[in-house]
Amino acid sequence: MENQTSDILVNEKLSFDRFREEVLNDYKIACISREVSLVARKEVLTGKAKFGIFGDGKELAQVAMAKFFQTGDFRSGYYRDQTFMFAIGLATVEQFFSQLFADPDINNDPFSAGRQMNAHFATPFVDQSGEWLDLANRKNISSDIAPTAGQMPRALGLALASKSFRTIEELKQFTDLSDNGNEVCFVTVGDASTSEGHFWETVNAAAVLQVPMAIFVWDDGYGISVPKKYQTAKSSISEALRGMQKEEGTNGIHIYAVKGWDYAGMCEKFEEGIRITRETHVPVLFHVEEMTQPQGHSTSGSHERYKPSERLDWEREWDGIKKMREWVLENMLASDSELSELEQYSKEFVRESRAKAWEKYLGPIRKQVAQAVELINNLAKSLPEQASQLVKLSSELVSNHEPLRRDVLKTLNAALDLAGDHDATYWTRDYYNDLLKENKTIYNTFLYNEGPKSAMKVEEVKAEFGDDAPTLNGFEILNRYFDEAFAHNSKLLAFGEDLGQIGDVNQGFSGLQFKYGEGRVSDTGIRELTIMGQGIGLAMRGLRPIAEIQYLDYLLYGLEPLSDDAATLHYRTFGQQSCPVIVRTRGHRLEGIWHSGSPMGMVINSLRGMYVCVPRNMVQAVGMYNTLLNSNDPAIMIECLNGYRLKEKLPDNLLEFTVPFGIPEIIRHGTDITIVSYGATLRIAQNAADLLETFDISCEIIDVQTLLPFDIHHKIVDSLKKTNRIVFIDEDVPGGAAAYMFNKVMEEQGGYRYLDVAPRTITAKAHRPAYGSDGDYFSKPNAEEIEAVIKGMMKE
Ligand SMILES: Cc1ncc(C[n+]2csc(CCOP(=O)(O)OP(=O)(O)O)c2C)c(N)n1
Ligand SMILES: [Mg+2]
Repeated sequence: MENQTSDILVNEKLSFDRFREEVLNDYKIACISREVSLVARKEVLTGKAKFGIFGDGKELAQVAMAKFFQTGDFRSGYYRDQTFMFAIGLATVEQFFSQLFADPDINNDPFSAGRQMNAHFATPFVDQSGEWLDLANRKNISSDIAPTAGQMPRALGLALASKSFRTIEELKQFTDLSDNGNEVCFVTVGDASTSEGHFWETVNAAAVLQVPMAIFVWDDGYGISVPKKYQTAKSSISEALRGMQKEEGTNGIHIYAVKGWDYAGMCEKFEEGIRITRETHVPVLFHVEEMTQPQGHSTSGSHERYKPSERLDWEREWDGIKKMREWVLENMLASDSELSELEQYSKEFVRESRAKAWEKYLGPIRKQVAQAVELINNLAKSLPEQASQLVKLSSELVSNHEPLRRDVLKTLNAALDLAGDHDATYWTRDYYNDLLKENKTIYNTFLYNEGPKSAMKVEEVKAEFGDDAPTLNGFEILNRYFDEAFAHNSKLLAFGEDLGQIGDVNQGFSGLQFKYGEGRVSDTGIRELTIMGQGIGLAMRGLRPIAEIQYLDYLLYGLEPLSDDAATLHYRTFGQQSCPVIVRTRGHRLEGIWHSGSPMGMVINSLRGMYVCVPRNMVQAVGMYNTLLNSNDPAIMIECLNGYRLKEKLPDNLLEFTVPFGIPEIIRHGTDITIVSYGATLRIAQNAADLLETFDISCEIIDVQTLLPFDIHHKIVDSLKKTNRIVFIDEDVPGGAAAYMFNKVMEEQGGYRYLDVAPRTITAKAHRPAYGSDGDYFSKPNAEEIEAVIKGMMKE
């Protein structure tokens, strides 16, 4: 009996010691993080970094949150989360400073290789050859982006992946990617950012879908200078969301309100909420109120300008770290001097880490400076006339205490300008070119996959047609294809408005939900923005989503996550994260202002980093789907609305044949003029070519097939060399994609050299197309207009 009692006492003592140790460790991390914010702000103000945004005032919530972030979990957050990153051990203070200095060495800033502003974190999801890592055995940070609430749509997909892995039988084999869907997606968002539609659409979709998502609203009462009363109904996001509260027998979300200075309270509630969402997949939201911003929003501006002095006083009084300190003392977990020691340690640790990061950042540039100075001084010896000016250049560079890479190049360039064509410039010019090349690798790589998972490296396999190949409607070709693809590739998922039960508005997925289940072929709410986010998050977790936008005109609703998130992901992570989402949509040639647009200029200009496929028919579309599914780049597929009921022959090798990207196809040979177009307009061009043939004018028609990439082998200029006349046609507005094609062929391919007459673009009118057949005829390019333009060109 006595033994037992002493065992219990020993155990209690042990667990008390462990508890105390954990609390003090959290306190230490909070102090370190605060010190980071203070020191980093000074770095910006003294000019060592350009901009800074920090997590001061948010420390306690984040050490608490980090306790429940398990291996396999994901975070989709924003720029306030440095403390969390320190606490889970995925960022060091040194790395934080490296990113602040925009150090382009991936070993120093492992989140973005200097490409992102500070506090934009990420961990690797794919290896160098583009293969998925064992995300189920890692802690995963999806790469942060700056647009407020931009992290929300992606979070839906990251969370939905867990549900998919748990509920779809075919996915259970991928144990590297998921532990039976036990992963929670932690989402952080600022109070003011909850005003964005992104927030509401995501929360509603998560509540409907019931996915494991834990949303933390960091409520510091302000979005830069604008207080809550202008942001949120009832000035409280948890109050405003009450109608979504999950009840017995309903879907919905669990809602908690906690105080940002209450360490113990947050630990308790976070533990409960996260356990529930992990087990049940009911989303949970923590409204973390009464947070502070000791240094204001960011280094651009000071909060004294807009916060009343009572608020500033309140923030000082209710500072989380101060409150935690009081709590530790009250509960006798440590003495005042022990805490002071931790505080002192934090200061020194941060100072040292900062210095190391600065040295690592500056070291390579200093070497470049030394090399450039030596070359320029040597040049000065060989060129006595320019010597004094050259020496002046090199000494200016030497005296620059915080030189940038561009300063080295500017100085070298100035020296070369001074020296002119002299032989002595050889080594300087050589070094200048080396540096240009190096900076290109540093700053201009990884927009797309460059390794084996590049869509550009997928081998071409031609479509094969047996003698008895059936002729089917375009939509039936797609339907057969999707059926085979879903049978073959268990990672494929498709979703969108009306895509599940009826198999999409044009029946490409007809019958496939019944065959492959609601998990894999599903209807969504009308929510283009989060359909895109759903696709992005699922793709990042190693699945292969086809995310549908019902009509191209509605891509606008979903464009932001594609442009800001999907298209930049590979670039902004230096190739460490990939998002092979396929956005499927249909466009061109329907009718009316919102059902026939062809905003291709908008698409290609906002989606650099995605591929843009514009197949002329559904067989070509199938080949492009195959190319995409053999690679990891995100893409948008724009099927021709009027192609679903056109007859096409069904290839025998449906799953194997591929259409290579950036390779145009000549679909009609001719000698007098080259017509360049894509998609639905090709048929109008064919009609015009028929008309022109009766006047002995022979047209060569080229289908570009993909707008991004565009004609990588310059096939179009080859045609132009033969015809010496060229016209670019599409249904976009003037100055849109036709102008882009024009620019590519004239400038990049040097097409201007082969012209006999001025090149033309024929496009839709600047207004949206009017409704009805006449509206269409007089709004978009038509065969007669093309005929007239080309006849005019032939007479010139
Ligand atoms: C779409 C978009 N609009 C505006 C901005 C500029 N901006 C950056 S942060 C911010 C305020 C965000 O406030 P809140 O969500 O409360 O987060 P906090 O910074 O207070 O943590 C604004 C307006 C932006 N980054 N993105
Ligand atoms: Mg705020």
